[in-house]
Amino acid sequence: MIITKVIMNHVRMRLREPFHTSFGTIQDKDIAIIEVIDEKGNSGWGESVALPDPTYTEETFKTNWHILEDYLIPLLLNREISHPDEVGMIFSPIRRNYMAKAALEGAVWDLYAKREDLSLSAALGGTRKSIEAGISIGIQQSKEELFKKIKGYLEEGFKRIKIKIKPGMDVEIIKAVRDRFPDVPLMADANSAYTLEDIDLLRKLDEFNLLMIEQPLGADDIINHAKLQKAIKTPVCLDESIQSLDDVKKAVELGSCQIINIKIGRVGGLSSARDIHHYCKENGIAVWCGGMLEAGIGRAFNIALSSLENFTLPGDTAGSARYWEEDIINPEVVVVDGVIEVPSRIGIGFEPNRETIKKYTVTQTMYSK
Ligand code: OSB
Ligand code: MG
Repeated sequence: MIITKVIMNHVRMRLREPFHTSFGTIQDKDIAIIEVIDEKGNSGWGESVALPDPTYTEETFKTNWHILEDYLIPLLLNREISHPDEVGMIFSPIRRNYMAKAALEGAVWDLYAKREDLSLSAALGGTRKSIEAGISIGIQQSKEELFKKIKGYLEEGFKRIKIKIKPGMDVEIIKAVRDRFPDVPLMADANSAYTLEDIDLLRKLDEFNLLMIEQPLGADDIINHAKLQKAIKTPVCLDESIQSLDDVKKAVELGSCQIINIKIGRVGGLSSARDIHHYCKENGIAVWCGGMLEAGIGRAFNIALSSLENFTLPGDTAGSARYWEEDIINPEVVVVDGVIEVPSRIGIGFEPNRETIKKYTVTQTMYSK
């Protein structure tokens, strides 16, 4: 296939409510919605997942746009490609910038799957027909507010609850939630807010039967995570620390974690995410699919990826309505009894809604050679 044209839509969407974490608050999301068009006029779609500020990883919406426009799109245009796995090689002169790469690589995967008359799930080797949904709840104003949210999500059927913690809002909150919901599958995500000096505090969490603690230490703290994992019973799950298969190999060899949160954007795309999945499966590391408060196109990729066999734990992929007043795909993603159906339709399996995309578009730019 030859990509002859790329359209980038700068889309601006507002989350229904602000999302608070240890690194800050997110409500407005600027998103690059990318459409690639091949020599036959077929379209493939992708979404950039970077946040507004470089607080989760170093990437932002603006760095994504810059890297896409000035480097990645020019590298891709008019190249003969037989499989999306080749895109990683084509992008290899450009260092890191994983979310920018993933956004465009995803569009190539969608296009490829459509040309092959396959669902994206099938193109990736996925086998699950449905996936279990967990929910990630931001830091709340009060315990009562948090309890109310948890109760509501449990009633909706979510299979596990993840709450965000930060220094000063950790052991006491987790204890309160455990007292109130003794049997709920529960985990905590610190988004890199602690250091090894907090080891005594983190050990206290062992009491609460958490499924895991996600990214307690810094993104570069792969060695200290190994020390921490040896000192606590709660399984450590890495998020920010994992940007490539190489990072996974280091973490596994050092014993830095027992679980990995795979995010397509953070690891540079679907080919890398799939490879990490395979490596983890061979090495006894459980994986689940994280989220970046995506709009529908990004969410569709998460669903397809989660259909791979070793995604044995519920992910952070909730339905469209948890995030948006109106999503940009048809149909919207729905969670029924805690489960999301993996679409069998070709490509990402959800149709981007051009009208809604247009409504939220600030600027549109077209690229061709
Ligand atoms: O750490 O997993 C995270 C959102 C933005 C950035 C980082 C994270 C998150 C979430 C929400 O936890 C996941 C989602 O519902 O999309
Ligand atoms: Mg996380």
